[in-house]
Amino acid sequence: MKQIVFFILVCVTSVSCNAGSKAIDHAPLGVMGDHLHKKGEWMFSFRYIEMRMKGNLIKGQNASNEEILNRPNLFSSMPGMPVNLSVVPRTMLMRMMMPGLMYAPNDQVTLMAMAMFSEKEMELSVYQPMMNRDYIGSFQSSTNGLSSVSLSALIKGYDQLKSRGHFHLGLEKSMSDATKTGTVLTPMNMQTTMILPYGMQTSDNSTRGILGYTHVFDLDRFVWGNQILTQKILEKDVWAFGEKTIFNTWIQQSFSDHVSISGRLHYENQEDIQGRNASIMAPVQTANPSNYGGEVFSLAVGFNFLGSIFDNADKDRVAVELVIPVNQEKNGIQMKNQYTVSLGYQRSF
Ligand SMILES: [Cu+2]
Repeated sequence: MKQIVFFILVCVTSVSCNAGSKAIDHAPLGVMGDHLHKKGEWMFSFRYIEMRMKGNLIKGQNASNEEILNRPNLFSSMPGMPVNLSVVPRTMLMRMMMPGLMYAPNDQVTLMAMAMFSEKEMELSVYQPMMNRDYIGSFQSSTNGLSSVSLSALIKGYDQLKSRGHFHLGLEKSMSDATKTGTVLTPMNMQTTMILPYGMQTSDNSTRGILGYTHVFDLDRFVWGNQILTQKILEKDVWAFGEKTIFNTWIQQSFSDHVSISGRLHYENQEDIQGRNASIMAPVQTANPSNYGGEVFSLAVGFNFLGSIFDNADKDRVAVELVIPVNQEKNGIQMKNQYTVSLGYQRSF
């Protein structure tokens, strides 16, 4: 860590690190598969992403705990179930670790393999099911595991001096089971173990196809990039997270060959959950498959650095990015995104 901080400081304050390529040659950290490699080149990457959520939204509008407690419970017809929601999510933290490899068998195609490990933690408050709806207590649930692995081909479509574009064609496979359990506190003030709601599962047992296109313009002092990615469910179990479309547009500027700054607009549109697991039943918003998906617009600011950490080859890339949501049109009742930070390391061989 010390070495990384030192390296960042050296690169911000001087332009003396000599260069083969430039910091600006790679997109902001949150954009995946933005570049191709030359024939025979390998690249290793590692991303650490932390996303926090706090509070709740009803159809995209801020909602208090009282408002949530007045919404109907989807499972109210089941014996012993409260009429209204009685458990309210307070905070959620997601940590994702993504190692990746890129390899170019030729100049037209770069292959990209990635794995995602994730860790989820949620804190929830529990209220009396009826009468005064008094606060009973809170509990935390957490899960972790290998979520998915993916393999993509990035295929060169257009390559000119000031403008380049490529297609994405990939497969993503969910890796862990979708039936992780946890001990929860019920509105009857009892502890029980259940299959945790969809949002706490690290995987959904699906196979997805990835299709996309990236285009980057070099406008002399700026770089302007655009990327659209869509996922389609090819195979699923009894339920799956909704299909997603992501659009990114970003502007980058160089401070030197070793440092670039970026601004990015991120748009994500996700469908609600397909199917359901009949054993996921609780008086909480996350147990209802319609309370998933929607549209989120976010803005991000990031830095890319290129220099030497492990030797003098000037090939170590470090990037950071902070993403802040600006508009969250989420379906139904959902938690509100607070921010996402990511830190990444990349190196080509
Ligand atoms: Cu690469």
